[in-house]
Amino acid sequence: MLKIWGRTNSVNVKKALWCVEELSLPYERIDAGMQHGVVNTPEYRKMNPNGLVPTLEEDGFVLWESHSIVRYLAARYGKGVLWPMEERTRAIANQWMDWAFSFQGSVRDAFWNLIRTPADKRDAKAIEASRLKSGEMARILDAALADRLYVAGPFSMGDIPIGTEVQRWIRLPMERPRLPNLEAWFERLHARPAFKKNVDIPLS
Ligand SMILES: N[C@@H](CCC(=O)N[C@@H](CS)C(=O)NCC(=O)O)C(=O)O
Repeated sequence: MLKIWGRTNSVNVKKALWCVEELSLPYERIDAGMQHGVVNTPEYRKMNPNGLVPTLEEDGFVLWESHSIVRYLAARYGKGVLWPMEERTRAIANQWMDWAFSFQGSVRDAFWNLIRTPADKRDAKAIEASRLKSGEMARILDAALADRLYVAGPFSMGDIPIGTEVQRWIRLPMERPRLPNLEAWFERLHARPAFKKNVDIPLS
């Protein structure tokens, strides 16, 4: 049975949860990280020396890094479904998976200040810089989605990390550019039960 360690409000844990549920795999989730602790215990550090979430374990096989977890599950259980069989389609899916961390970096300051920092302690300058940078980056994704339904053409693992990052961006209480292709893609993701249940939950 697959085990996933991680709290449900973590953007990187959400990617693993969306992926296992998209593939209808049975799994057990164990709360870890922030208020749940666990990540600094010697047992956990043995599995994941970074002390971060998520961590996946399957029959003694341990894997960390959320995008590697998505790739592993897609390759093992989702060939031709989440894992594109055609090399160039798969390369484009991988490209957007890597880019999702760049996008995450642009949203980070806005997210931490607006959601996890008391109002009187927020850094308005950092929020504005993050708002502008993430808006610029989102335009890149919007342009790419002009001629396709999902980031690599058909729905694939490529949509999971960036779809999760965009949920966080789109739900932040701040102004954003109107991006019709990105918004239509987000609505398509929203139609997927595993996305709705694990990813599009209130930010915390
Ligand atoms: N690149 C890593 C980053 C992991 C990471 O930074 N996880 C955060 C949550 S999103 C974490 O563990 N924070 C500390 C905690 O929750 O205690 C991944 O994608 O798995």
